[in-house]
Amino acid sequence: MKLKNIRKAKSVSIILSILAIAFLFVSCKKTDTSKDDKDLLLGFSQVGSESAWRIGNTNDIKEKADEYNIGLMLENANQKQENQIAAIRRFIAYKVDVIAFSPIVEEGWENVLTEAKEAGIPVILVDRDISSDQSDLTACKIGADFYKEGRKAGEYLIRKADDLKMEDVNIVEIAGTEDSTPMRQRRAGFKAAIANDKRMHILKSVDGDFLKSRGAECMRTLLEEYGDKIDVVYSHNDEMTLGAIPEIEKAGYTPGEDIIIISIDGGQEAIDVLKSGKINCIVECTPKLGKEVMETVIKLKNGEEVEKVIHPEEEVFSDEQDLSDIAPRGY
Ligand code: GYE
Repeated sequence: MKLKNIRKAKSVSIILSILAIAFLFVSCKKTDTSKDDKDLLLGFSQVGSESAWRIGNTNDIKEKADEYNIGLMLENANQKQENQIAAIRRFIAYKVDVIAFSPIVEEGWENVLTEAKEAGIPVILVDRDISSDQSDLTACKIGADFYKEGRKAGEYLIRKADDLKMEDVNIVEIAGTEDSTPMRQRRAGFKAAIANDKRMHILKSVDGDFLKSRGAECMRTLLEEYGDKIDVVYSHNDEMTLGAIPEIEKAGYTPGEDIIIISIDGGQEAIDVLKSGKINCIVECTPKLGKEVMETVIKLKNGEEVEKVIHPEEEVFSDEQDLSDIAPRGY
């Protein structure tokens, strides 16, 4: 090759290399995480997809992250604590600005949360708690007052028993995931509310894991064991209630009349069943925690003080009131 041609080939290859590097740079930027065009990155570990409540909660978190321009690494733990722990470790490795999670159960978080603390990443508890002696590991908790929800369920039952002039009230309880905060607190609040009422007897309390299928299974077993002794079903969430109702009907009883049905959550499907008369009372538990979460993320990032506990306002929907004007629930 002549010298002139060699020079020409060299400069073409230099230009091509520059173009290739520039292309790589642009495409890397494009495929990089969402943090590039967001101010902050939040790692959120969700419990699972066990209920309408949970799906509503996930959707709300996604929507609000978008609204507040916060990048979101969202991981679904499919009901397993070890998946949540692994997700939190990934968030730490990724150096997110804030971690939020909804602990499936209260115990067993010390190690991973100590790691987050050592990495200087603040942690927000969303919806559920961890056991209180570990409270210095988290910045705050945003979620319902489950004890109060349990109390409201018990207080409704007392009014209903008065109204029906019942002498003895035999209750079966279908409880949520063993050792989770809502299960513990909804049980404790309910028990405390009925404690001084001599008519009230809890025949049995069973674990329904917040699942519709388990609600049905529990109800079948309870009906086999106690049959027409059962006056009341107190169920810790709508999903289990919706599983239990067809079983009550199959056994020949009319839910809402032969058996008083009390539920918690207030998703659309359960509200429709309440309107039809097959559920008597639903204590509201709102999954719409996203706004508070995002506002807290921003405050933590700015080093501002945050409230230790934030509880949303919640209502009771029951056969004591006009149900025609309940706004669409959105979950
Ligand atoms: O009641 C239930 C869900 O932790 C408040 O978990 C939440 C509960 C909710 O699966 O439906």
